[in-house]
Amino acid sequence: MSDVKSKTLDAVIVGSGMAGMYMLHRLRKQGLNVLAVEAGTGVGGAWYWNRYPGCRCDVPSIEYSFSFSKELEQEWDWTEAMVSQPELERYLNHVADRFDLRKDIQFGTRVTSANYDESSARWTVTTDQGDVFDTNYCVMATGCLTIPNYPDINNADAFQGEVYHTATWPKEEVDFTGKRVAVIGCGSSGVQTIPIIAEKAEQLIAFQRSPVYTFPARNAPMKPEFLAQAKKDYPEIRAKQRNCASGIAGYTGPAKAEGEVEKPKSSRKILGLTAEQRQAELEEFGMGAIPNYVDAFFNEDANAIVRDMFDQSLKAIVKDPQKADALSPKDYPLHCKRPVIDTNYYEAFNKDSVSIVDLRESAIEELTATGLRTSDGSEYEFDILVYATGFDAMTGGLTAIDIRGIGGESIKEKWADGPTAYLGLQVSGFPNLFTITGPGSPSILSNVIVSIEYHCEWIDQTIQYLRDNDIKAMEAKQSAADAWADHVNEAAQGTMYVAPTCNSWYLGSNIDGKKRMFMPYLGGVDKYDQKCKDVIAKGYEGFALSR
Ligand code: NA7
Repeated sequence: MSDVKSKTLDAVIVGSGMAGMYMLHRLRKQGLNVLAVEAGTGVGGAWYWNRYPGCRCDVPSIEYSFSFSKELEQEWDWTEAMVSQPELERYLNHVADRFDLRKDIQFGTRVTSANYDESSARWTVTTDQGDVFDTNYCVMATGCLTIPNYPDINNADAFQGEVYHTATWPKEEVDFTGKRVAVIGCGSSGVQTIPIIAEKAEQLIAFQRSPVYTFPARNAPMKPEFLAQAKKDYPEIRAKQRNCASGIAGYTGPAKAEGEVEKPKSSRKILGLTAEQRQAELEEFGMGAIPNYVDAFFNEDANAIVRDMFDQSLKAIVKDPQKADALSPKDYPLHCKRPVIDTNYYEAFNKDSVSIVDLRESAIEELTATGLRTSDGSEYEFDILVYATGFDAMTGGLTAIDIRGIGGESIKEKWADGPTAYLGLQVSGFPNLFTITGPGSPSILSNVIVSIEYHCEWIDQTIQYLRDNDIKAMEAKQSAADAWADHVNEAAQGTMYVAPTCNSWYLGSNIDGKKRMFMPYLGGVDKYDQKCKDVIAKGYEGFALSR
């Protein structure tokens, strides 16, 4: 008897993170026979896998939530201003229960391939559990930060201690008490986890290749009056989110409590201020104000000034000048990478037990049975190794699956010269396959949950249109995809995101061999949404529709 489990479906959704969950809810409402396939054993996607100590969202809780259900908005109570991973996972489980999503999610199953058949205009999707799904539509809700990046280090298997990656953290608690811990990577995940691990570890060594610009999260318990007011204000918060560039309304809630300071507005320019005024602002608002000076996004002189202010603030916190120097980003501008927000990151380096190895001076040579060796011959011993080395971002979740469209062309081949997707929603040559927050969409340059909702609603509306009009296949035209890629590229020009000294996962430059190309769309969520609506209004301009 064969182990193959075949099923005929209207739609397969790959992934049950926020995107997969909402997509499932929408398509099911439309009456489709739909199945979401999920590698994990629970919902949540990034918020399921990244359960490392200290993991927290960098968008305020009030704004990082689904807007599609008024009841859901009213019944969920956030407990902190910036939500932690455990709470977000609880929220997403609540959403799954509330909308009865689980019955149409197949957990513990990894999609391995998806093949398009031109004559039937259908996809065959296979999994590592022996499933074969025959489906009309494929929706890739695979996420932007999905596939962990493991650096190519010599003798990587030699180390005999415990090894973890922040992006695949175990559900069981890892006990760091009295342990010597090494953390490789000081991006957002490293910055969040280092202070928490350092509370228990006997010794922590941070192996850092690129220091980040990180700013205080100013997290705090949620004030009941703030939450109550936000619930009343949700209609206007949502409207603002959808009508601004970032997808973040910047909700400040009820009138500020006496004595509470407000950050300068983000439209403020640093170049217009005198040295005394800059100093006064730094003293008044703290380093949290630094990323808000808008001219630093475009202007190198402005950027140099805010970097000086940043260095000054960092050196005021980190007492040891050598550690402070190592933590100071010197090689690239602010706003090249996503700014990090932290809780007590620099403060952690004031502990004697926390040290830093600057890999800009001596790179990691190899792992050993008991630790690692750097190129200057230094040896470091530890019990636990934590990779906080990020992701094959934006495309990794898609290229990890053997997706083959017209003529058997794989998505990997298609993207050999860089990933292009019309509106970030569909790749030419791959009809009836949609990518939620795909390359070329605002995705993680915005409040991603807002961008996810947009995409799910657009795809839902589009599939309804295809069914209502007996359209068998929908495919992005290559010319439209190319024109959109040019526009995405233009939108980033002149910003620090693409500065010559900038290397970031937005550009794909953290992964060897990945083509340097700015992947997310910087034009703004509001403009992007208008463009997608215009495309529909013009009869799906840029798409070929065939009966
Ligand atoms: P990031 O931001 O990509 O950070 C990964 C870090 O790991 C970064 O400091 C890298 O240095 C470092 N890294 C990668 N490879 C190596 C090797 N071979 N040796 C040493 N260090 C290395 O990933 P995160 O998980 O922290 O955050 C991703 C996003 O999640 C974040 O932007 C938020 O949106 C949430 P590099 O900078 O490449 O020199």
